[in-house]
Amino acid sequence: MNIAIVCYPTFGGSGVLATELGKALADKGHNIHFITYQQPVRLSGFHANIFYHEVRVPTYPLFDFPPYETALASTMVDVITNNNIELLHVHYAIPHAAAAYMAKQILAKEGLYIPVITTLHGTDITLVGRDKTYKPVVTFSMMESDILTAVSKNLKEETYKNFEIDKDIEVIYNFVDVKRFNKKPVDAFKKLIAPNGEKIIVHASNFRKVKRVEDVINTFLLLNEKLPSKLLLLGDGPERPFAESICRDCVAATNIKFLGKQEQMEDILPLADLFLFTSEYESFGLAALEAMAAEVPVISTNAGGLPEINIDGVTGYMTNVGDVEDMCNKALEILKDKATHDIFKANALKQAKRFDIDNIVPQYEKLYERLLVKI
Ligand code: GMT
Repeated sequence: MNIAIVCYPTFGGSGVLATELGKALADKGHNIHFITYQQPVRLSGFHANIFYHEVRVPTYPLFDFPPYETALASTMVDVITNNNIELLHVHYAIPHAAAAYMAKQILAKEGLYIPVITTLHGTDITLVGRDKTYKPVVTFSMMESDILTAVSKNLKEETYKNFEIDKDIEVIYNFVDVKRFNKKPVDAFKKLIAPNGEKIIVHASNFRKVKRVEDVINTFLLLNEKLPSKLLLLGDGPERPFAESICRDCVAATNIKFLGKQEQMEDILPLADLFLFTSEYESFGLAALEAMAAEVPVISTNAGGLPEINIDGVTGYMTNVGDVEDMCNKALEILKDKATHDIFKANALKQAKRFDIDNIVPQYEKLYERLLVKI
């Protein structure tokens, strides 16, 4: 199949998932055309079936806000027309679903039918999309998509709760390439981070308010009083300066490191003994799934779709949002001895395998086939 994928190119989960999906489909022989404004971060290396089309947004003194959606829709039309694209799969509703609708209408006038799949990822529904500034357009473009998918049951429910739509939403869970993440940690790196065998606690996110990174730090500070440990914070975003400022003056400052954005998560996650995920909401929690694939137990909140991934008392523990004492106690429970830790680690990996790339990507392929048969 010739498929166009539209996504954000950044470190956010939706862009990561879309890129990994495109790469997996290309490996299966499909031709994948990425359309976005920058090379997606997880799109490195050469692949004969992968094409990248950059959306250019010309500026003009009149434009206080350069019209990205218009440029995107025009690029979609161009890519679809010139590459025999059979379907358009857009990730994250805003503004991709609306631009896809526009492209579809333009192409229809030229006698070309192009089906559109919109995959909802989370904040496009739960945070930004339901804001009344965007809601009418998001509602309309969801309704006009040929197929709507959500990355968890929770996100499907949230969509019905927040939008008046009577369209079926299919749940296709996010996935991880377990083989890639389930690597042996490099001992030399582990020694560098934790020279005296301290436990390594990891958090990864885009440091937005919804992630509650201060809860990660406060949980770690409690834990560090009781257990020799190190905290690695991966990623970057608006809350990072605040998070760094809390750490700078704290007693455990030398045990906390901000590593910033990292492309090779599969090299870092296997070093971890525990992954902390303190979000107020997660539609899915791809970062937690990648940790599990690296055999790392997860302490997460019980918000949104997280209970669909993290099994309380099995792959880690879940706590109420903000309950840092509980998070610390649960971390101590997992790390109390090697035997207990090993059970949680094995369970985390087993659970990640349920979401393995080989189980999930065929679900998208089936969906595409269904859509093309309909034409
Ligand atoms: O977490 C973010 O803020 C980024 C956001 C995105 O769209 O890039 O992530 C959302 O999509 C991910 C991939 O489907 C999910 O794993 C995240 O849980 C979801 N984030 C939220 O719902 C807050």
